[in-house]
Order: sequence, then structure tokens, then C-alpha cells
Amino acid sequence: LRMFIPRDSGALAVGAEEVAATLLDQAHARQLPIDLVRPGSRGLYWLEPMLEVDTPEGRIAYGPVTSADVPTLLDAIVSGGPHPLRQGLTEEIPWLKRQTRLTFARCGIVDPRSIDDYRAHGGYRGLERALKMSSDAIIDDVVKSGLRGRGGAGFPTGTKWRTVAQAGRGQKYICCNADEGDSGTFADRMLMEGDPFMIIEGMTIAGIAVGATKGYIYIRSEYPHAVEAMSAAIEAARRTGYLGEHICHSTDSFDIEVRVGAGAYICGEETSMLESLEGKRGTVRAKPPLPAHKGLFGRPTVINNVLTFSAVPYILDGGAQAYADCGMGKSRGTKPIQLGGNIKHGGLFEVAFGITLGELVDEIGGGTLSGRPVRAVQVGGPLGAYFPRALFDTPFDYEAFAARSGMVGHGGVVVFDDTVDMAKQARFAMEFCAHESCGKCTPCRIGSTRGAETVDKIIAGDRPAANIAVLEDLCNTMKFGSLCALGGLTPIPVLSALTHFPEDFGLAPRRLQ
Ligand code: FMN
Repeated sequence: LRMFIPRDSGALAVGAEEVAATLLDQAHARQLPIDLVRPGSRGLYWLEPMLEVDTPEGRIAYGPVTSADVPTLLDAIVSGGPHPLRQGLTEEIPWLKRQTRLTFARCGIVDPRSIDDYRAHGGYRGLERALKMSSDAIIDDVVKSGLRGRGGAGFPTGTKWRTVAQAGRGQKYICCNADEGDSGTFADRMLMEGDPFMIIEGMTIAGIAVGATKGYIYIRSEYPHAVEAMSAAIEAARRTGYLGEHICHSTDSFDIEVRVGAGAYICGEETSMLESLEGKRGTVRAKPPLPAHKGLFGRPTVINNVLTFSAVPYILDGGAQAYADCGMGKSRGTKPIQLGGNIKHGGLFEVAFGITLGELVDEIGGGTLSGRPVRAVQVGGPLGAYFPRALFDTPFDYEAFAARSGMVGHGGVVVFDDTVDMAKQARFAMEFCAHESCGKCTPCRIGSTRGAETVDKIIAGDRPAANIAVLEDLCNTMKFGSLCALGGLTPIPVLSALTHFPEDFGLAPRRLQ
């Protein structure tokens, strides 16, 4: 009897380890031989810990399971009888069925510690094809797919790779940004813990495409399980000839090292990450030069997010056109969206670009967990805009969100009910920036502190009209004068709160443009 209980952080946080231990104990006591696999999660976090059982029809899901449920569950599984936690065939669960899983196709299915399982599910086909292609042809595929960086800015990946490929000879680097500092995001972690070989494969393809032999994956220290999973996968890939010299007996070589950050949000900003990788304090570098020209240790460097690299194996496995066929406008392919905050059904939902915010929050997320009305949704991490219900028709698309002064970012969607105080949220944005600023530029370092003080005055009713003018002015200075997007984008949550929820700042409600 083959069973599955996830071992990713999301499942562990709600007791998956205890459930797994109880299951093994009870099965042993009943002399029931079971093969327990510990994959990543499917991303239906309200059902975790979720137990799946292999049957000839497919996997059957049960959840959320506690240790106390294990005896009756085993009875039901052995007898084939009903059970209140039975969710039916996993693949038929509507929340899962409605998705287009290209990046998360294997997450929750394969054993992340087994390279054989990865290969048995189509893994390494993209790399094997890439090894037979020229650098230009690989990059052409990435361009054709329309893939844009999934870390936040949405920069075209193929263009970035082409710049590094054309940057002459000599040492080049591939850096995978796994700092995942955005509030409400967890897709990178899920992939590192649930399908680490795919990230390795994507980075290796990038290395071959641009002529880099060395890669780093920069993981935040708050992710110990991801560090362990990635380190183990890198070791396994080396042992089996998928990393190191002569990858798959070819003339190409590529290796990866895991580097662990120390918990600063700014170290997710690419130039700070480079400083940190070089062993220095994470402060922002002025651009130009771009990292593609002068990056890690002064050498041409590709920096991409975990999800960007993870999209590449599918694209190289003949999927460039299929990838480009999904999505809307200039946002091609799928976006792994992370639903969190005060939401009934929180989790990972991968879907083609174009789905509206309202569909995600109301239909897929099921509204708030508290049962109260949704008042605001912050999309794109701590630097993303707060959108009111009136903007729920916004489709998930880089340009559509930007047109409404928001951003898709890394795809975090955090829901708030009607008890939220948006003036406090605006203050929090400034406070967060003050706390996380690297201090190198004045608009970010000083502006955020003055910003928090100014919001305090507005909240206290101290000359609100004059102080709102100061706040708007300060936001303008931060937006145009900051060295990087931390100071540059902090005005987004602040001004969106002010624009869409003026009543929380003691102003009369405004009509939406
Ligand atoms: N990109 C990430 O991939 N992960 C992060 O945690 C992350 N944090 C960031 C924090 C700040 C303050 C800023 C300004 C940017 C951050 N970025 C982050 C974006 C990176 O600077 C960079 O654009 C990205 O890693 C490039 O990869 P992509 O093109 O695949 O998105």
C-alpha cells in the first residue's frame, strides 16, 4: 500500500510529522505493509496534513488529518469504506482541477529526494534537449515562450540571458534568487521542498545557454527545510552526472552551490544579493552596470527567481509555444499565485495569466476565513498595492495591474476583511521600509522614517490635510529618488491605501477614476 504525506514546511507546520509517525506505528501494529512517500504539498493548505493513498483509479485524498484520525482512516482505507475526511480522487478536487500546472506539475506527486522519480515524471528531458542545441537556439526558445521574470519586475528572461551570452568569454555566473522575502509568498519554498531537481535543471540550462559553469542559489535562512532539500538534490545530481563536469557525458560542465542569507529583505534585491553572495553586507549597488554585464565578482551574471528557472525545463522540453499560448497580453504562460491572509482556502494556485482578482479571492479562495466581507487585498508583497473590491475585475497581467498603480510582483495575494485599518497599513508600509532599508540612499532611509511619523500625525488628527500633502510629496521623492525599488515602490501601498480608502485617513470617500 503506497501512501503520501507531504513533508514541506506548510504541512509540517500543521502536524504532518506526527501524522506520518502515527501512521507508520499503527500500520506496523496491524502488520499492514505500507510504503510511505514524503512529497511536497499540492498546495491545498486548508486540507493539510493531507494523506493520499494510491489506488488503481488514482490517488485518493484525505484531509485535514490529525493523529487521532489515523485508526479510523486505516479502517476505511483497508475496507474501502467511507470516511468523513475523504476528499475523493485528488486530481478531481475542483480547486486542483481548475489549475494549469506547468511549474507545479510534479509538486506533491514526486519524491523530492529521488532523482529517479524526477526522471520518471519527465524530469531532465529539457536539459537533454538543450545539450543538443546551440546557445542561440536555447535562448530563442526562452524568448519564444514569452517568459518574464517571476521575482517581481517581470523583465523578459530571454533578453537577460542573451545579454549575458553575448558578454564575451571568461567566467560567468548563474544566480538563483530564493530569498522570497515578500509577505504572503511561499511558491519558491514549495518548489525547493517539493521539486528541487526542476530548479537545478532550469539553472543548468541557463548555464549552458550563456556559457556559465558556476551557479549559486541564495536561500533565506528562515527556510531550513528548503536548504536541506536543495543541498540533498544538488548532491544527488552530482552523483548521477547531472551536475559537475561533463553533464550527461557532454562537453558542458556546471555546478551549483547553496548560499544561505541572514534574514534581510533587501538581500532579495538582486544587487544586494550579489554583495551578500560575495560575503559583504547586503547593500544596493547603483545600476548601471547591470548584473548581466558586471555582476557577481564583477563578472556577467544571470539572476533569476526560482519560479523563472523552474519554468525553463518545460519550455525546453518542446513546450515554448504551448507556454506562450497561455496567458494574456504580454504576460505569457502561467503564474503560480499564492493566496493567503484572511482567506478561507489559502494555498498555491497556478493558472494562466488573465484570471481576475475577484475570481481568485471570491471563487477560488472562498472569501475570508473570518466570514466577514473582504475589504482590501494586497497583491505583490509588501511593496504591492491594496486593491478594494471595486478593482476586483483587474486581470492578473503585469500591465493591467500597473495601469491601476499596482503590481503582480511575485504573485502573493493577501486578503483583509472589513476590520482592517488602512491608515495603519499605510504606516506599516513605511515602517517596514524603514526597518529593511539598507541605508545607502537618503530617500529610502530617511523618507520612510519621516513617512511613518507623518502617517502617525494623520492618524492622530494633527492637521490632516497639510500632512497628507507632506506624505504625498514624500512618496514622490521616494519613488523618483531611491536607489532601488524598496524605497521606489513603498509609496505604492501607502498611496493605494490613501486613494482607495480615504475614509480611514479622516477624508471623505473619493470616487474611483
Ligand atoms: N526577487 C526574487 O526573486 N526574490 C526576492 O526575494 C526578491 N526580493 C526583492 C526585494 C527588493 C527590496 C527588491 C527591490 C527586489 C526584490 N526582488 C526579488 C527582485 C530582484 O531584484 C530581481 O528583479 C529578480 O531576482 C530577477 O529575477 P527574475 O527576472 O527572474 O524576476
